[in-house]
Amino acid sequence: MANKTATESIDPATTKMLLEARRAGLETVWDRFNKQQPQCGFGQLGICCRNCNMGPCRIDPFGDGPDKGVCGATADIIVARNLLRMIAAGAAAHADHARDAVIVFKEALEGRARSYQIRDEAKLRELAAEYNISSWGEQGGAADLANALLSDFGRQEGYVTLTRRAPEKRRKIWESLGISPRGIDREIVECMHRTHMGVDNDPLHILQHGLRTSIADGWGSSMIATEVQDILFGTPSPRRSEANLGVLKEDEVNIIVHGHEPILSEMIVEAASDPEMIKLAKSVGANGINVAGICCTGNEVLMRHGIPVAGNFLQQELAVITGAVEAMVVDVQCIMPSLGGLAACYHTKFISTSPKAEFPGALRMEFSEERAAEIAREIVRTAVENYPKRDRGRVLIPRERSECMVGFSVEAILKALGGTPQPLIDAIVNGSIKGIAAVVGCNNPKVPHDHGHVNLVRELIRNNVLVVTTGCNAIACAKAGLLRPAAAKEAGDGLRGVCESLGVPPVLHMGSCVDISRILVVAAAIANKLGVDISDLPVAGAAPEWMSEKAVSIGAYVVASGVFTVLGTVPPVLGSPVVTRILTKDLGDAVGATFAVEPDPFKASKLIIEHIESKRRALGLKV
Ligand code: SF4
Ligand code: MSK
Repeated sequence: MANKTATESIDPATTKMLLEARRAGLETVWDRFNKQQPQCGFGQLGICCRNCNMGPCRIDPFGDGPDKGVCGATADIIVARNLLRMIAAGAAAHADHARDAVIVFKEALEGRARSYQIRDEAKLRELAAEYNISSWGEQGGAADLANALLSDFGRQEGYVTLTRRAPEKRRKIWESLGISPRGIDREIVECMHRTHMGVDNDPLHILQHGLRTSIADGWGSSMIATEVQDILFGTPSPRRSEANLGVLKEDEVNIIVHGHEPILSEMIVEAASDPEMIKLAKSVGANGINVAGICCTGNEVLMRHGIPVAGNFLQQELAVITGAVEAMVVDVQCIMPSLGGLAACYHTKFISTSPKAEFPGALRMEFSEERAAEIAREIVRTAVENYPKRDRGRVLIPRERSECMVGFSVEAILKALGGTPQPLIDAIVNGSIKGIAAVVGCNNPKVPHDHGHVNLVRELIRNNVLVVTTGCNAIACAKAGLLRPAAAKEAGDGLRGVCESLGVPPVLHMGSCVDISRILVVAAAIANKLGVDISDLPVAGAAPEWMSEKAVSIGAYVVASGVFTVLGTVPPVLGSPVVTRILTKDLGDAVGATFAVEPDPFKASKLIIEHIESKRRALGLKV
């Protein structure tokens, strides 16, 4: 069994908890994954279609059976349509997240969401200027900004506003290809329309719209979510914290916040530090209240408050299996529906809070912006009152927890650099830093947990590539100690020198999945400073263990922005040689960047380094 877990995770805390799950006869994501084997080959290749009721149809990949669906759709059409639907779903998740953040912002300004305040006034004013809010400073100016942000979702004319942040050369490429995004929602709706039976049947044409939709995500929804959340909750700045299941406490009430939106978790963090709640916790025999995060809700409160992070995507069930979690509070995205059944095996209250997301076995404590603080207090009280029900005989908290330095917003990076990106550019030009890689994305039981993340990042920093990270990669890096300034010792001499002089880690945690927009802003700033396009820079992207549809949209907008991107798990496109060729070759001519697929993180690092070196050569920089 020990050998088996070694193939399932490289994280010792995860391995321990997985052994405990098996000892206790509890099923986890890895067991369900094994039960799914062998997974459907048609699905893996992307060549099944059920977009109409003449189907479902599937194409024989060996050429012996049907080569068309009932309507005549070929493998190329089916694969492209399926991919477009994945992009639509991922972009929709970010669009809905962003819209909800803007609505809370609007209600806060109008005095209806009284629990929220403006925490970053400067950012609010800068954003208002970008949206040409001329009434700013007069009554109603801030509300005008909220309405202007909302209008980007249903925009019928012009382009999504924040696409203006992209370098001019990039915008011209988008315009010449006809992929500048109009309204955020419009592009998503058009994905669904185009993939309806009998509409868009040209793979390239379908994929072009995929790029347009994804640009509306990266330079629209995700960027809006990041900006508005910074305005409401504060722009992150460097701070220290800890990561892994060992952050749970034996003698305190443990509350996990999990999902993606900081809207409620911010309130929970506040309620948990309320003296009245702490007194209540003491009255039930606990020494305090400990809030810890999982996934991107975890990243949000980690970045802004240093709230420790208990784990990444594949650790959510294991947190419950510690037997020490009084409440697992979830909002939206990446939350396994298995949690309700698992929580029922312990005293853990599995609390769902989003009006959009019901889960089997969950206790509903629905969030509303008007009563946010009150609901947060009710949730914290529920957790505290649950503490006496903890069965101490079943508590098993692994010891592993690593220190980390987080909070590298664009503003924080610029501050560390002395107010301008120039020192970073100088370090790239003189070769101390070879290039920058954005390593992001999920976990996936198809690969050993954290193996792709940690090994790829280690190889990159060893080769003087500065890594910026978000999402579950950031949590993997935190657990592996790569987010400590001391990790500079693992970096090549050049990168090490830069990190040591600035006192920063060689891997910079830039936030949650929507905060990949921060990475776009950094890339645009460097390109603008050098007077080149993003595709000319020695930069690359990677998602070594991706699983979600959001990751497909993210990968698409990163490539559409001109950044070569390596995927560690294989997307369901190989059933179409045409789609595979477009993604891995033809896109290079169109947008100056392509996808590559490489499951081995050591080989993936080589691909990234070769790419960065080729870009350096083209810029006339030494390699
Ligand atoms: Fe089959 Fe075409 Fe209908 Fe898809 S759209 S299910 S390929 S008939
Ligand atoms: S949480 S989208 S598993 S990164 Fe953003 Fe992690 Fe992927 Fe969810």
